Amino acid sequence: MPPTIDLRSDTVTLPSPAMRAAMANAPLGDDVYGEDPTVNRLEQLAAETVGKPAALFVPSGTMGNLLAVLAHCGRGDEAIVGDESHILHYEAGGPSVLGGVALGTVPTELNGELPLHALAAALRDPEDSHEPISRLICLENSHNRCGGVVLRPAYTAEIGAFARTRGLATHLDGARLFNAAVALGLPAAALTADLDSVMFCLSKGLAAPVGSILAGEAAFIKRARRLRKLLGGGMRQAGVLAAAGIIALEHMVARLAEDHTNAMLLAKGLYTIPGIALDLASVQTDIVIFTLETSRWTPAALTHALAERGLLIGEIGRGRLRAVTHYGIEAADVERAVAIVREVVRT
Ligand code: TLP
Repeated sequence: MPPTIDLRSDTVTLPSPAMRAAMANAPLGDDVYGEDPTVNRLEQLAAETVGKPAALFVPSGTMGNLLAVLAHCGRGDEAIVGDESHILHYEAGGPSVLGGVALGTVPTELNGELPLHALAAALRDPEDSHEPISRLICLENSHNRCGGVVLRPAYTAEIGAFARTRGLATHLDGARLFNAAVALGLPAAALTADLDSVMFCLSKGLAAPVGSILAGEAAFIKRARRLRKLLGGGMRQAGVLAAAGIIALEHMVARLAEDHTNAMLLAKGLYTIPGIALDLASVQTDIVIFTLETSRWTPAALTHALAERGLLIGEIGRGRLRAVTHYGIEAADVERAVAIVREVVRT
């Protein structure tokens, strides 16, 4: 049987040979003392890349988002997030559990935007002692549960201006920021300029084995660094991981375009299969979300049957299935994936 095609996520990517070599040879030190030269180099490169004064290397995107919320907000404050956001659905309620920060939600449009009027309506009255204090707005770009759609730069600018006039902070969950940047043909910094902080992942399509970056103002990153220690995320000779992160930023960004081409190839193939419904307009980066229009298959049964044929995809709730292209997946794998789905769905 040919090797399994794993489209569950771009988190399954393995480090490139250049990453493994860089990891083996990285100069190291104790990062908790600020003495790991490779971590310091990565943090500087990352800050420059997203146009922020400072950056922090963290073990995961989840920790990066958590540190951002905790560094922007205090106990009793509210962070406003989209009702389809990763922070709300997949981060174990961390801001509330660990920081006493309430998460307030607004509806997410199909294009990943939180409508301005909904944000305005969600703001609390700071004089009313019944209410939490509105402190932070979080956006997501690209937007995972909306199928990897990319936020319009003009929209991000609008939210930045809205927040500034109301004294609110802004944070971007940019786990796949570089997918968005490549799709738009813009530098990543253009997507973060209007927002106070950004988290992006090195360990998804950029293929580093571990790690994410949180970037923002120096005082914000200083608070986040203390919080990272508090959470047990001070990683000592972390340069062995940061070395792969440097390769990710320097050499793996441009190739994301291949993942986007492959995602569109996959989407167009799935689109032709009777019983499968998907919106081709939502396929803008590396994620393809689809639903089933047949009573013969439940998402769980289909996922299981595909796995038996060597194709792994994910279920994301409400009848939706997700496939993600990434480093290590070639056009031929996508063609085989479509053929497997076609064969299984018609049985
Ligand atoms: N997303 C993972 C799962 O958690 C769902 C995936 O397979 O897509 N923000 C966004 C938008 C993400 O998609 C993810 C990971 C994270 C944050 C968290 O990153 P990690 O997994 O490094 O904690």
